[in-house]
Amino acid sequence: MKKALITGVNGQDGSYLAEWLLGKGYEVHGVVRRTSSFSRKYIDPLHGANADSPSKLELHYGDMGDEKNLRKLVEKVRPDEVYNLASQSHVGISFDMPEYSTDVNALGTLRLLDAIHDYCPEARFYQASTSELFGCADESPQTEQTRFKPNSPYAVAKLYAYWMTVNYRQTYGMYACNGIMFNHESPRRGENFVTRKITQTVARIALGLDDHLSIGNMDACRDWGYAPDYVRAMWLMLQQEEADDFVVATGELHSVRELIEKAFAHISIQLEWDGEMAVERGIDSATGKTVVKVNSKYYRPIDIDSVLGDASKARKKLGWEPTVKFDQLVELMMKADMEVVATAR
Ligand code: F7E
Repeated sequence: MKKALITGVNGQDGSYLAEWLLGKGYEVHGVVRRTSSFSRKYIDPLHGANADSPSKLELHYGDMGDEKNLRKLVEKVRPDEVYNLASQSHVGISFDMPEYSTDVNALGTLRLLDAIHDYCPEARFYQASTSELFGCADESPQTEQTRFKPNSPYAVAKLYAYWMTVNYRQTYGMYACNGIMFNHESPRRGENFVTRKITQTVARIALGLDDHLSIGNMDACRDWGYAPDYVRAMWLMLQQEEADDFVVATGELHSVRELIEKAFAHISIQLEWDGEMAVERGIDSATGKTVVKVNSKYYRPIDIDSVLGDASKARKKLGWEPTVKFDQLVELMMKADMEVVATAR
């Protein structure tokens, strides 16, 4: 039985990946940080926190900032595959916490690569790289050849991790890959990322629990895919003859504004826009009520206007295709949040 180790198993991608690997018959080990609150609702059913279900996923306490702990874990588990998904993953917050973001995202990756090199150099390594590496890109769409121009502490740290992954592959012959993942979302997405913030707040407005959505830059455009599709690509990358780096994206570009319009359309509200920039607002065309307000606190010191991926290489070499695109993604997230909010009420 193959053994996989997932850092960041408690996150959106980690929980979907754990499910995917368990479905493939892997023994899955997940690394979780110690916190005083238990918020592991997506992985609890997988590791037997529920007394009725047998334990399939083994959880270990760990932290990307603790080198000794990572080394001990890798030595103990001796995995066949390692998926490094742990990260301070919020770009906006990385401007407030640049040092922490660097420690976790950059040095954390080095610590893990080094432990693998020392204890199980045959293990295959997946690094969660990101379209943020391209920054305000020189060309569109972006491919594996596009120049990296990171423009946030998050992206600069991820650039270090990207090159360390390549470096361990080149220097030590390790099977180490980068997945250059564009934005990927789901009902499990953290609530302070823009997709989930919008679908959750719009669901709350529909149920009378909020009266408006507070938002930042609505003109930013992203290539948004569906997280379960992206974890499938991670696994495929580790099943090839040779390690390589791949862009994973849908090839569709949409703005935050379109996302908001689509989410409100789901609850039968049509929006009209009034004003510009910091005083812009979205009005419910039927009632005249303001349901969207711009709040400058959600603007970033620098933002990326637009990122769009070309996943031709992943399509060709991995046989990967996205199964869910923007319209369906917003629909499924809205449906899920309508249920979550109604249940929690
Ligand atoms: O922002 C704008 C914001 O935080 C998307 C991470 O997974 O994908 C993600 O990074 C856009 C930005 O994602 C709000 O300014 C407007 O332009 O959902 P986001 P992100 O920054 O693209 C990449 C690939 C990663 O690697 C990252 O780890 O939406 N925006 N108003 C807002 N964003 C947020 N969060 N909140 C707002 O109120």
